[in-house]
Amino acid sequence: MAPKKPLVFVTRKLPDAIETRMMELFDARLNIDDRPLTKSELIEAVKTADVLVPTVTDRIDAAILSHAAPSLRLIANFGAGVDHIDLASARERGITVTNTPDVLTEDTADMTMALILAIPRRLAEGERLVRAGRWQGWSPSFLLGHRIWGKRLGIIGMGRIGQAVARRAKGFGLSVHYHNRKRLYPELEQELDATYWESLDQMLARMDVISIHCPHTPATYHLLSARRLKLMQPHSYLVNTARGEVVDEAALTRMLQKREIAGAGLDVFEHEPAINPKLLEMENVVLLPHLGSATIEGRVDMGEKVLINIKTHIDGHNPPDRVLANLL
Ligand code: 8YV
Repeated sequence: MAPKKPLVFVTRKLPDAIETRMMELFDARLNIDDRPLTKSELIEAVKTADVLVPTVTDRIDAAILSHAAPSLRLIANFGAGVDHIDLASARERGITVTNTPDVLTEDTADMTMALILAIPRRLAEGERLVRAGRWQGWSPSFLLGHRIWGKRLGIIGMGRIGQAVARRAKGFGLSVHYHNRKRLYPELEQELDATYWESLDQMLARMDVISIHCPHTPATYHLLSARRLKLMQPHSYLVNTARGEVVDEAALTRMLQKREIAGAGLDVFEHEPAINPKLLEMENVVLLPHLGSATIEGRVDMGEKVLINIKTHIDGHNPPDRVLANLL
């Protein structure tokens, strides 16, 4: 008799090719309708699964994990960020957590660059105006934005995505500055032509554009607090494609209303999918529905990573993208 296949519970709809392979390899429970799961459905899932495959929309907290059956040995997250998973609880229960780094780096950097360009050049404003039938023709003073070339970009968090943004930014004539927990190796700093700021406060006060690329952890929650946001210059812009929780969204909204900073490009929000209604009324912001890594190619690559992490774990090896192991 063939050995029993492990029960893999996938919380959201994944690309067809990935789901097909999941079905071939495992006793896969899929969510064909893609309806976000309720708390009680997640509890049921951890009670029965050997492997859980959640996404950013699932809150895998200590309360949920307290219901986990001893058979749950792996949480193979579909996504790079793991701030929706209580890593300490998982560790206490001996549950391995993996994620999908690398494969969404370039897509997220592209979307970041799109926002860095869109805000100063008033792209969304112009598009809205054309659609509303309010364009009355070209004029020399019409909808003037600000030049990108020659400005200063301050990157907060110089990991894979921050570096990919730095490479693109250089091509657009931006000078690259960064703040990171650790300074980069001199060779890499030189290759990226990036200036290190040990003090985030000092960097914030001197940049034209700030772009956030650090993960959301207890240490980075509201890293851009009301006090820090106030250090930014009135002509500067904020771009966030990382996590909404890194910015005090209420304080940012107040500053945008008062034009204490010039604009913001936001792909992530503190209480997704809810967005501060005041932001919706503003012209000087571009608001995206968490699209950073949303390419078909990226989703397939993420799915492949999840498959590899599960398969290696089940075969008794260390999966390549272990999160706890990397943090320890
Ligand atoms: C993903 C992301 O789409 O991977 C991440 O951390 O923020 C997104 O780009 C999402 O997390 C999928 O779970």
